[in-house]
Amino acid sequence: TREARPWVDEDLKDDTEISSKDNEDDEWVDGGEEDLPHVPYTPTRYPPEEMLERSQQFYSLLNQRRSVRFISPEPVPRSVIDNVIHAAGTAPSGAHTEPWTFVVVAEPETKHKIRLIVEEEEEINYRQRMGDKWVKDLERLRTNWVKEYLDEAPYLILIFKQAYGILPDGKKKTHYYNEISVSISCGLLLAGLHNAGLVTVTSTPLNCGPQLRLLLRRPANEKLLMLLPVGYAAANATVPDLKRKPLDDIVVHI
Ligand code: IYR
Repeated sequence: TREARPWVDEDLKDDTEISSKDNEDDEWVDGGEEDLPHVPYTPTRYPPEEMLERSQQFYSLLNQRRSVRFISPEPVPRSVIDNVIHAAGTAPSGAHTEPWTFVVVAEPETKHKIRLIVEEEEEINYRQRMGDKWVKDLERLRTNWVKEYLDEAPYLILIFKQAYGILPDGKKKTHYYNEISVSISCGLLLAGLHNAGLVTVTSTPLNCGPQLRLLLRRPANEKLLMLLPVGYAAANATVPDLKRKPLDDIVVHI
């Protein structure tokens, strides 16, 4: 059996794409035909000491973020989730196409259906598709295909990238750089959740995209990019004692 590679674009490919027969008479629309006014923009500037203080504080905040796999079932206000998604939607995107859809699942029955789909595929991933080396590399993180958090977390946020847009008249619109655009918005989402005192783990359920898309009744132009269980950390949550690379190991000044 061919070993699966870690989450490359091919893994996202959702072959339940509309058939190429239908595709032939598809009409694509040019964006940017209408004129767009440009307006002055004067972002806030800070004196150097304040910049230093703010940048240190921000680093300190983000450095406390951890991937957490033990999530409390305690309810979390919906408005907090809405604000965090609103913030994620401020990400830059190719040609300002905003190619993201955030699906928030709170219904226990739907969460359970998601768990069944993910665990069934992940068991095959861990036992067969990922291969011995990959499974061994993950051992010390103590992650496997049993994912209680999919039932327990008060929310599951599924982030879909729109491979192209569909306008109200049915015409298609090119979504440039859609994957990196949505990935950037996921980064903001992670920062926003952490800033609000919530936890999550970035999960990328290999081979589950098509089934989850159909379960959630999302259109064929949307591909699942990430699944985030969201809530407060469980009282007994633990995380691996990982260390981060020092600055000198990640930066090169020229
Ligand atoms: N998608 C699987 C496997 C997994 C892969 C990597 I790379 C990780 O850092 C963690 C898990 C899972 O969610 O268990």
